[in-house]
Amino acid sequence: MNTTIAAISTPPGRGGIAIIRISGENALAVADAVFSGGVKLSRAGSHTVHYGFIKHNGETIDEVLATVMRAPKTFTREDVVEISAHGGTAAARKVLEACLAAGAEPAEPGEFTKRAFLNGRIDLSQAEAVIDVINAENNLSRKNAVSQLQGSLSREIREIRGELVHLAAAMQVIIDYPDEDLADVTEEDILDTLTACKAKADRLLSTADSGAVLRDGIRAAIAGKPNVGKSSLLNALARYDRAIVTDVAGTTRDTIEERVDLDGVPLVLIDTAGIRDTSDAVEKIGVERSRRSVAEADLVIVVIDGSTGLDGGDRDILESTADLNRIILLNKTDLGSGVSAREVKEKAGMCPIIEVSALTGAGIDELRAAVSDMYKLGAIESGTGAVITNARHKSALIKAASALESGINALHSAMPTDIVSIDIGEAITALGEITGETVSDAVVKDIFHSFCVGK
Ligand SMILES: Nc1nc2c(ncn2[C@@H]2O[C@H](COP(=O)(O)OP(=O)(O)OP(=O)(O)O)[C@@H](O)[C@H]2O)c(=O)[nH]1
Ligand SMILES: [Mg+2]
Repeated sequence: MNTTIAAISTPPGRGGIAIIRISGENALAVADAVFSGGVKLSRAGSHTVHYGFIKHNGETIDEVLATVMRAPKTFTREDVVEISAHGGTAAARKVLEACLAAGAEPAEPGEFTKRAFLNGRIDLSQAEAVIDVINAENNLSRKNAVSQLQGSLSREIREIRGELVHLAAAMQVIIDYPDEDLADVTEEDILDTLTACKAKADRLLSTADSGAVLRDGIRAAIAGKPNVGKSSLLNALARYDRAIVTDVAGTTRDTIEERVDLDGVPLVLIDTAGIRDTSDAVEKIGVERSRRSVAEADLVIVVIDGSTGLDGGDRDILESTADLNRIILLNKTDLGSGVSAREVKEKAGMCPIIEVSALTGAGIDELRAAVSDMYKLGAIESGTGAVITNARHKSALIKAASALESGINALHSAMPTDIVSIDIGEAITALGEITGETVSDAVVKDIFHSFCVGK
């Protein structure tokens, strides 16, 4: 029998409501012991809410609402009671204390979600998505986490794994009864299935970069000559006056970092000192830092004053960033156009060139679209296909893909089928680690321990 657990599921601190969650076979008995209201909660119907008081040692602790949810249609698939008490540390803690005194045990971190997984309501990748939804700081990562929670990744993994399991079973027949003419799977069939599965695993892996971006944000350095409007751009994107803007060339000396949610696209913007030769000791250090930021960034946003002509300084920066992942902005277009996009294009090659105005906000939507394109965020926005955001999933997929590749190579070099079936077995195990079918207890424990208590 599973123990009955209880925990405060809302964050600590003052708030309107705090929720104490109880789950397990004795959840209703524990609730009965602490709750007094119009009805006995153990007699209440499932998914009903009841008004009453929590009492402990004869003292009334709080006025509450208790929600009764009977197994199996609950988060954990066990009986669950949620007590909504007044927010605030003392009341919530006292209610929890009363539940523990009535026989519940304190829940470990992530234990409610762990039970949902162990009781088969969700698989491991869905359980991990729960924490991703909680941690999501921008709309796009929330969207992806919710889609994973609803099983988008599980479905794709199960589909690949299912095909391999089916294939392995058919191959086992050949291996077990080599002399009998049972073979309904040819080497060509095996090769076809392995190739198709490898392609699906590779597609998922190809999303891992945009996945990482979703989680951590794109580190984008804003670079350019002094006075072209880099800090103005930062301020426009951050929607407040983060950096000092003046018409003096060389205003920004140090690098300035700011997290920005560009209509769902997560950016970590780094405003830098304008790059030029200078004898000023402080500015010199600033320019050095700019160059370092540019070299370390995921993306460089090169800003050029589009209202004047290109000069040597612009050309140097265009040249030095030529091999980097970059977007070129022709700023100050509200002042008219001095640099034709074509002139820059000749210098810039294939990267996006966008006319903007940090002053009026013109062109910012195009900038957003270009970043979204570059990092293939459109697939996430439109919700087509799963995206890998989790390092554990990525490494399991790499294992699976390389086992499949080794199986394909074995077939090509005419190795016996039992060698190939070892590779297939490895791929099946690796994929099962993602959904939790073949994962070790230690890994499961580790995953749920990174959750907070009450989740
Ligand atoms: N008209 C117009 N003026 C702009 C625009 N963007 C920036 N400016 C002006 O250009 C001047 C320089 O802007 P900053 O944002 O400080 O330029 P910066 O590139 O950060 O300059 P440094 O920090 O010195 O390298 C300021 O006077 C801004 O008001 C724009 O889109 N249109
Ligand atoms: Mg500046």
